[in-house]
Amino acid sequence: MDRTVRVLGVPMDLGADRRGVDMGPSAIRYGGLAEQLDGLGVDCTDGGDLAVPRPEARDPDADQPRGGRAKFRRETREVCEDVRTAVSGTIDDGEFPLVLGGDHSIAIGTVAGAAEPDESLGVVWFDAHGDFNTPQTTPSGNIHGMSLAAILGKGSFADESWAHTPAVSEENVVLVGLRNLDEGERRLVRESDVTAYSMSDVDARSVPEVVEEALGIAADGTDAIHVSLDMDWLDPTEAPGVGTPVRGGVSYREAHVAMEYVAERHDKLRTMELVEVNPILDDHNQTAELACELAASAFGKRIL
Ligand code: 4U7
Ligand code: MN
Ligand code: MN
Ligand code: MN
Repeated sequence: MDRTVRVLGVPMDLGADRRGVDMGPSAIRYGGLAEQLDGLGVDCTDGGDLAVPRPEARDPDADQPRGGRAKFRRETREVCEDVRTAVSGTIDDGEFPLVLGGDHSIAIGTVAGAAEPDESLGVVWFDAHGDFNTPQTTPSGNIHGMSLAAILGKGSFADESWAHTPAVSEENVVLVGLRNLDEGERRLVRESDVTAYSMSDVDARSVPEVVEEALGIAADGTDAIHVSLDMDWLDPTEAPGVGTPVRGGVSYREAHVAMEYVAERHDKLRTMELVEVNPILDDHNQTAELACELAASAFGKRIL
């Protein structure tokens, strides 16, 4: 990585039910992110944390889309607009934005900031979940389960310009590691043009094969790619500190290999985010430390 990495923390927990994910940026920094990157010879600056309103001070249902539910929609929009500004400003300054969540709703802002006008952006989404609910299909009302659908303008997100990023086309979006989809989002994923690899696909093939193919699809004909790493992608034995763990995820080594493949694409990689670390549910900050290690692999750390 020849660019300076700028860390941007987003202590966001408005998009998820389990409190604690707002402490993710602190836990990841405490877990040694800067040290890991320094050890690689990667220059790293810290852009601090963005301001996020506390849910206790707000009404989740104050501003709802017609025919659906998206809790804290107004606040999520405000935070994502700030994330967008911070990310695009970092890119304009010639630095690489590494965004730390916070819950996965922040991806709406990261992707909006990564996408330059008149360009196309591919996305690889490492997650146990599809994050493909709309305000119309969601069983929870939580926006972290809708962020990819929002980026693609699904359901009532079609009319929400803060959420929908037209620079991302479905043909260049890849989900990797799925093992938990709600009925409505499952239908939406199947009807869409995104490529989705379930854990069964990963089992039948292999992480290197699937991830290499995924990165190829995201990079195919696009100007840049964004990598979104939801820590619940990993098996809960490796990453217990997440709000919505699902058994049957990838192993420690498989996650590293995946990030090593990401590093191979670094000329095309524009942004990356590490989300859903919840230190309250974690075991001795293990999940945050793992997130730091995986970032190091994504930025070029090699064993030999
Ligand atoms: B994450 C869920 F219902 N699908 O929509 C929902 F199971 O960012 C979970 O991937 C979403 O962690 C998980 O609330 C969002 C639920
Ligand atoms: Mn997610
Ligand atoms: Mn998830
Ligand atoms: Mn679109």
